[in-house]
Amino acid sequence: MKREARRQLFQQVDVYPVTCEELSEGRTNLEVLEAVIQGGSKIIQLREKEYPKRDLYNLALKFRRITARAGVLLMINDYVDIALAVEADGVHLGQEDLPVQVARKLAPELLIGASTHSLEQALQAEEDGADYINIGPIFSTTTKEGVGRSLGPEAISEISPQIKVPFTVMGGINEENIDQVLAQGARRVAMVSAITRAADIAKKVRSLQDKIREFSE
Ligand code: TZP
Ligand code: MG
Repeated sequence: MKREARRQLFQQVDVYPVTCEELSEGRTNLEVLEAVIQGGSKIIQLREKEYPKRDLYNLALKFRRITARAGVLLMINDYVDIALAVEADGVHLGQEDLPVQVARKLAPELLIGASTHSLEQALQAEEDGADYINIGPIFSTTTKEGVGRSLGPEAISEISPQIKVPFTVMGGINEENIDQVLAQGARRVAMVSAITRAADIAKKVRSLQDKIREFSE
């Protein structure tokens, strides 16, 4: 798929699930993937920080087969080479990963998402060619260590009007506090534990989508 087609599909994203097997209550990443697809998610990000790269590649191949069949966008956290190798739809890069312009040169047709923690970083990522940016962490979270100060939901309405590309928000967001990010204008919400820890993941994805859609009306 071409980048433009991928960008169009990204427009439809509301809930943005991100994997973490350790926080999946005994379920495998593949089981979590099946459940989020059942719940109607349009996207998933494969994120596993501790996996040997070969294992991550092999899992990414399986994710690609399943997401392609379901028409779900597949994003790979951190690794442009794995994203290209498995023909994922994109790569999500943090401030300590390859710079966005470098990834763009290597992967002209991939979606590139960039984690940003300030207005300055958001503007830079956009200028460097990111297709979307993430603003976070919004609330405090134990999912990621050394994540830094949480920005608070107000950061969303401060930063988002200044950027043209779509944005996601992340960090400590769950069904109880999602209204606070929606009230600040967020419509694409990335979550790890609120989804991976849910007793019924498909049902959780659906109810989170309902909340986002309620706000969009
Ligand atoms: N980047 C900023 S916060 C975060 C990442 C990867 C983790 C978010 O996880 P959760 O469980 O949704 O708080
Ligand atoms: Mg990273």
